Amino acid sequence: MSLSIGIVGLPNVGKSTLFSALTQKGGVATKYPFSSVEANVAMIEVPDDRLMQLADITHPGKIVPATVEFVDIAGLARGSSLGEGLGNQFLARIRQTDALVEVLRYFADSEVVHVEETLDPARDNETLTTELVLADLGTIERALPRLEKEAKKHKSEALKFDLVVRLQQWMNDGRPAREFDFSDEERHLIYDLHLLTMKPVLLVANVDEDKATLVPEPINGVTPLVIAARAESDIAQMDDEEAAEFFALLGIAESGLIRLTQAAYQLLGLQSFFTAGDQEVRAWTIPIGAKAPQAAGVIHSDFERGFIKAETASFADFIAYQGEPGLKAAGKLRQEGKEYIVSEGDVIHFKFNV
Ligand SMILES: Nc1nc2c(ncn2[C@@H]2O[C@H](COP(=O)(O)OP(=O)(O)OP(=O)(O)O)[C@@H](O)[C@H]2O)c(=O)[nH]1
Ligand SMILES: [Mg+2]
Repeated sequence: MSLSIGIVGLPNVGKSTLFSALTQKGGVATKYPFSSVEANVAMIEVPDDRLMQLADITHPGKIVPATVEFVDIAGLARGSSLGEGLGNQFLARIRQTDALVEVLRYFADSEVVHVEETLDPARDNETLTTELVLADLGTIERALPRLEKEAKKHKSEALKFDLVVRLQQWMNDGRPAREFDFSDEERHLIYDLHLLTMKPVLLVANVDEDKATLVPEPINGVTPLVIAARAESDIAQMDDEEAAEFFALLGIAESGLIRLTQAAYQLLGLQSFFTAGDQEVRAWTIPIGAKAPQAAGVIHSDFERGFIKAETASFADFIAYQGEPGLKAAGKLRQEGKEYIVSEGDVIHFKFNV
């Protein structure tokens, strides 16, 4: 599975700047609101030092990191849902994403127009939430006639219609769908509406480079992740050594890409495991709590169907015993079965039957 993240925010808050910092391409950042007229999509490799350490042991033909897809859309202004600006028409591009990154403007720059004139990230967050709720209410309104028709035909569909009506009433007060008290079954029923406010949201405070160590006030109980997007997009053009120097100068321990993907994994309850052979060293993404056959299924459905066992070592053991022969000799290669719950960083060799 590849994680997909949509970048949202008011116009001119630095979404495209963040996107280009993440994608290291040098992108479409301009001074003018509503400048992004094409949605930008990029597949990014998630940097993970552990891959190199594994590769030093197995000397594989190739190294394959996990990937995250980022989608950058145009800004949503107050009134977007009524057609103000270009943002609304791009919302469709982020309906299929797993999570949203909401960029909030913390930098003051008189050269860069602020659509709401003053710096106030909490207000901007509220404005954006309102716009996303209104967009979802539009989706619901368009879906209701169809749902009502189906509810009359099939009794089973009546549950769904009733749920959507209740959700609509609840969201009419400006509340995001994710805060509605769904049962698991209801959550399932609502899924195919792809509501934007059902997606988990990661707040990013886009600060000027001299504020990279800022600790922002929480917004609705959540402390935004601080990224100096413009500085990071400049740093993305540098070689590793120079980049490290600049990060040190700004007081940043790790790049925005690493911190953002870690935060997204945490938000979505995801973790990594590895396969490490002489052909390939590779990172895979699975939900926390996944059992061994489910992890095998991420590699190939045959692996899941024909699952026999998972020869497993922790990452630390794999490194300490220098790979499979050393692990075996020390009795550190575990033979795990169907009920094994995979741990973060496990190095696994699946045995299966086809
Ligand atoms: N001073 C300062 N300027 C920034 C920072 N981040 C972005 N900018 C500038 O703000 C302007 C807008 O940035 P974009 O990344 O295009 O903003 P956006 O959110 O994508 O805007 P739209 O796509 O039009 O909604 C550009 O001139 C950026 O260089 C920052 O941290 N500090
Ligand atoms: Mg943009």
